[in-house]
Amino acid sequence: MSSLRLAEVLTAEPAAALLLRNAVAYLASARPAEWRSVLPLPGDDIGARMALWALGLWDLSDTQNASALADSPQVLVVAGAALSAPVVARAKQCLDSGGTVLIINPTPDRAAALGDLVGAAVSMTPADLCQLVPAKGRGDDPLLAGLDLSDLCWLGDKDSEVILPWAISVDSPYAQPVLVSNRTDWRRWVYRGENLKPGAIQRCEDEPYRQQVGFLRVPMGEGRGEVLLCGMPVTPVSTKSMRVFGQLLTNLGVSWHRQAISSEQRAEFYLRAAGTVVQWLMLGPIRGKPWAELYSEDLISGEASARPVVGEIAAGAAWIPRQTSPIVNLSDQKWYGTLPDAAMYFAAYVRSPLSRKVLLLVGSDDDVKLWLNGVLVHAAQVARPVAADQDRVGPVELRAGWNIILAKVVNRSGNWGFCLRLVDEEGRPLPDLALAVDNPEARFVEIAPEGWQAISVPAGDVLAAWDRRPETRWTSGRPMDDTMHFTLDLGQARPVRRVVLDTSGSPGDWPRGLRIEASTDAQDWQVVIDVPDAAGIQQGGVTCVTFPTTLARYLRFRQTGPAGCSGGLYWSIHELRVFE
Ligand SMILES: [Ca+2]
Ligand SMILES: [Ca+2]
Repeated sequence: MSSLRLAEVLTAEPAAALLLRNAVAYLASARPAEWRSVLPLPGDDIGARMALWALGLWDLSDTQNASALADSPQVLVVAGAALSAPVVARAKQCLDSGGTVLIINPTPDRAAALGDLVGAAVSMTPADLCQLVPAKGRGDDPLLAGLDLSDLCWLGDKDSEVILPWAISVDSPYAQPVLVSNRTDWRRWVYRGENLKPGAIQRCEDEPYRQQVGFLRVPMGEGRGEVLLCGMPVTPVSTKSMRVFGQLLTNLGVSWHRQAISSEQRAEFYLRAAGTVVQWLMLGPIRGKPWAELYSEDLISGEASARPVVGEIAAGAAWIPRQTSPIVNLSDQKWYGTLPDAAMYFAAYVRSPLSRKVLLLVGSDDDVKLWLNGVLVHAAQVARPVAADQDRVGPVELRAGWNIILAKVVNRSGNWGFCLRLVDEEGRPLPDLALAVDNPEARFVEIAPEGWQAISVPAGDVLAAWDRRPETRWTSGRPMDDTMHFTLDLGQARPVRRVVLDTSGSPGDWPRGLRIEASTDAQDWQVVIDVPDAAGIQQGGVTCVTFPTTLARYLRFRQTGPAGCSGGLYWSIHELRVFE
């Protein structure tokens, strides 16, 4: 029984999880006899080592057997980035003795060394996104035991697009793609990229059923071994994918431990590994005008200089942080559908340790404007379906410290979407970037719910709204109407600038219209925000609003949606939070 701590894999190298799957599937189905003669070289590729540990294989660092194996390994594992002349020489030895050289994630700067190794021209081009889905149910496949179709669909639903950084072409008639599991109920990778030569992985005719090819196999001829190129894809490491990996490992008799990856880790991983922004502060959709006006007009009174904060109200909606796919498909039903004449703003705060030139690679459906640190750097008046890297913007200057990237995407009709990658002048991602969910200059301090009191109409258990137990709630006890309010007394006047009404425990019970009024004496009231249609300021039942600092002892929350607005749902507040 082998043991693996997936938590370590996630911390050290999230993409190792996919390598793990490739390796487990391929080695388990194709080469069980050789499991114990695999040699990772060099020894510092954490992903490869983790995968090998999971399989109970030798590791250079902790076994003296490694030196014996080093003389004639049957499988030599090489990190693509480490493919230097001495390593190529070593790999050729392995091939000459009939062994297999497995090259993980080769990079374009090593294409020449790779070509030397396989004796054919090798080219690598940036690959597009691709998707994976199982062609059928799992059948009797022991490797997939315990998993149902919905588990497997993480590979292929619209939100789990996988980035393959490089499409590899080997100009050899013998090069052939290898299915990851060699199973007939799976199909192969589909690229939307171009420049794929014979022998490389190609477009599958059998859409929509698609499947991953784990390796590109290059047999080296009579008496010699073969080279396997694994263009290691980068995948979102979700709880669901971890469950799939976990079940695969369990099926293989490997014990394991899991630690979930946070949305922030996911976002940072995407940014650093592929340059892709998958966490945005979004505002919209904004409608009510023809698309051409949405495109040309400043819809938020200062779009160039905007420094949005989570919950800030603009154009009747609020800036809300969202996790997205690499290509944000706003036409998806979980977003907004095909919405004609609509605009959406996207903002991201990116920190660079140094000042440097970068490229912004933009895809949009349809028109797009892009600002970097308040300067308009791109404007494309164009109707098109969205794809990655449609427009190349720059080089532009990323400053040391925090930068703000702001985009406006306008849909003329039909589908709409957006994607952005941030790379260096050679098109490579920048592994030292960081991403912030909220404006990094905005510092909020939560006011402790001590000495608070409240009255509500209708009357209810107001204390449940700040007992810091998410399962308890204040509720209106009847369907929403515009007579309802909840008035909070903080006990003393405080400078307030953010409130959060958390109703995620009853996600439909958010106020349909929301007006917040503030007062220091419960006599004179000042309207802080007034949003008649509050759908655009809540997400998953959490309404977070941020406003200019307002001195308040009393805060009155009015539900302003008229009778019938909620389809019979009550108004509830599970937890109320106030910030200064
Ligand atoms: Ca469109
Ligand atoms: Ca509560």
